[in-house]
Amino acid sequence: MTTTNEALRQWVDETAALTKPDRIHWCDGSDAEYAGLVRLMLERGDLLPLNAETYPGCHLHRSDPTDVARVEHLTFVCTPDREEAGPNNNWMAPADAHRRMDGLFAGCMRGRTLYVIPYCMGPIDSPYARCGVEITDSPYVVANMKLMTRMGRAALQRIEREGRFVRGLHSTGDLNPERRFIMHFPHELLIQSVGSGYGGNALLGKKCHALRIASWQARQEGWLAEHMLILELESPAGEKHYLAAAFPSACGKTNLAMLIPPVTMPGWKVRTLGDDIAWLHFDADGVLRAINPESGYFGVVPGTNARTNRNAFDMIRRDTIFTNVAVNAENEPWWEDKDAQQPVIDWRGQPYSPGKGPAAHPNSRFTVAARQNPSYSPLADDPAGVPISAIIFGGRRRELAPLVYQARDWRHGVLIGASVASETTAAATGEVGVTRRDPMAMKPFCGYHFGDYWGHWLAMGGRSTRLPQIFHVNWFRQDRNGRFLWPGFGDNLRVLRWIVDRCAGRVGANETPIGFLPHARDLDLQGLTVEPAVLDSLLAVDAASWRQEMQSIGDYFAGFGERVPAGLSEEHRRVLTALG
Ligand code: GTP
Ligand code: SPV
Ligand code: MN
Repeated sequence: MTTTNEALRQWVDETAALTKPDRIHWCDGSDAEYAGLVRLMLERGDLLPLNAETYPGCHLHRSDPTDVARVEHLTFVCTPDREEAGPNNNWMAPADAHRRMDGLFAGCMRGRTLYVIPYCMGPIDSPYARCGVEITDSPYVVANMKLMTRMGRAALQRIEREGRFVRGLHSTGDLNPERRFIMHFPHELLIQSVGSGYGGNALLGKKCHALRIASWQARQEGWLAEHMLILELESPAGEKHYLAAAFPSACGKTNLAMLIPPVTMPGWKVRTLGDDIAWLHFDADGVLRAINPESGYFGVVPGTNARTNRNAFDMIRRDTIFTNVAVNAENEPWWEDKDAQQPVIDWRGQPYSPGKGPAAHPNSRFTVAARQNPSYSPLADDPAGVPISAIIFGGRRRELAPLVYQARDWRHGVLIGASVASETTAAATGEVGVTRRDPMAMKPFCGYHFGDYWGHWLAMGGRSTRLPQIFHVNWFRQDRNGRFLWPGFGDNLRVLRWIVDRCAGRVGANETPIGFLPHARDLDLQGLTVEPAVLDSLLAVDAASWRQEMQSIGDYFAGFGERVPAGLSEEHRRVLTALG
């Protein structure tokens, strides 16, 4: 196989001349190709078999122990002008970055196969979808891309029709963290990644293309590329709403997108359109429509069980790649909070011993095709996307942020999004549990200056009179003993119900300086045992603490200098004044 697209052919030739692979394989995306890759990886030990009776079609991949998460300190945006990348990104001059990467890529595929993966982010016939081509020497990357994107022949045909695509070059290199870089060249629509085989560093269609490069394109072209799940919520009366929610990594997007209603809310249905990324465009009527550019999930495994997320638990019982989980005596995948069984081998492949930390890596992941999700919505394949009623921001905050509150209007919503803070998680290397600002859950993913990004969000609000309502949620408030105050998971539907009631104008609210909060009586709490005092603290706004918070947000914005849009500063002043 080759291609009629001259630019693509030439790029593959040049890359092969630089990296010197033994073979070149053009991926057609077929099931037979996937089966062949799995066989090859089983032979090489890149994949390990799991219990074929209880977990048919499932395999285990153990990555290098130093290569288990995104590496934000090794991720760069390489624009000619440093200002363009902003203080929110690491920056390197394009010429320097190219020199360094060319050196690392030279001869790196000797003895290996170069795979060419044409892929399409979004339904193949959607005007909102965008194509890319990833070149990689990792069969694990190819297999993951097969499960997570629309890749192969149909994508290549679209590329040949359109002539446009984002280029991504990836090599696992020698996996030495000293020689690991994830570089983005937005002006060249180019990504280069070396030295990591892990998810967000190596599956270039995902964070590198669909967020960092796409956010840069979206600003120029007037749309949004966001770190958001998309779900459909249907009431017992058949009223449907589509919600998009941005929470930082490992803060509950996959779980919310697959929510199973509590038994006391019969007739409510949640269906999943996406669990990680949303591309949002206004249609001709000014309605904000969302597509999910992906077609599979790369989800956090630990914590998944029949009680927290039955859908995910069932979904990963077949045809799933597990990365960095433990195994039990039956050679089944095992992770913390899965069940009462005991792990036998830990994620590194060592005999499990409780003194050595968790059996599964806290950022162990499943890769699975979206269609296996019991709550999958076929609308995920609709080229037109779905109309968004509400945008929800959220973070993991043990204190301060209430269970839910609603912005007064779009501009206030942009302030709330830009102010998101969350405790760091194992999804990226570095300390876990430190509260940091993560505007719109895009701190690691916005491909340009945050000041310009907030300005773009504000400008989007000026383009329509039919804007979604904006909300903020926090499932993660804790008591003094570290116990969660809110049950979370399926019970989050109680909050979603209030959100759609607000969107439909059916329910009042308690107006506070930070936004509209629910009256406790308006939350559907049937069947739930939350102490009234706990509910009060979940719905409280402490003016003194919030004044402090707003000061800290102001300090944070100040770090972005003159590019912070006036509208955002004004809105910040308005809330600060309202707090007295
Ligand atoms: P990325 O894939 O990294 O972008 O993460 P995500 O936002 O999809 O996070 P995910 O849904 O995988 O959740 C991460 C962790 O948070 C898991 O261990 C979940 O069990 C836990 N979690 C999710 N929702 C809730 C909730 O409502 N309450 C509590 N207490 N934990 C939750
Ligand atoms: C995240 O870290 O937000 C993820 C996993 O969704 S990764 O693909 O590694 O980015
Ligand atoms: Mn994510």
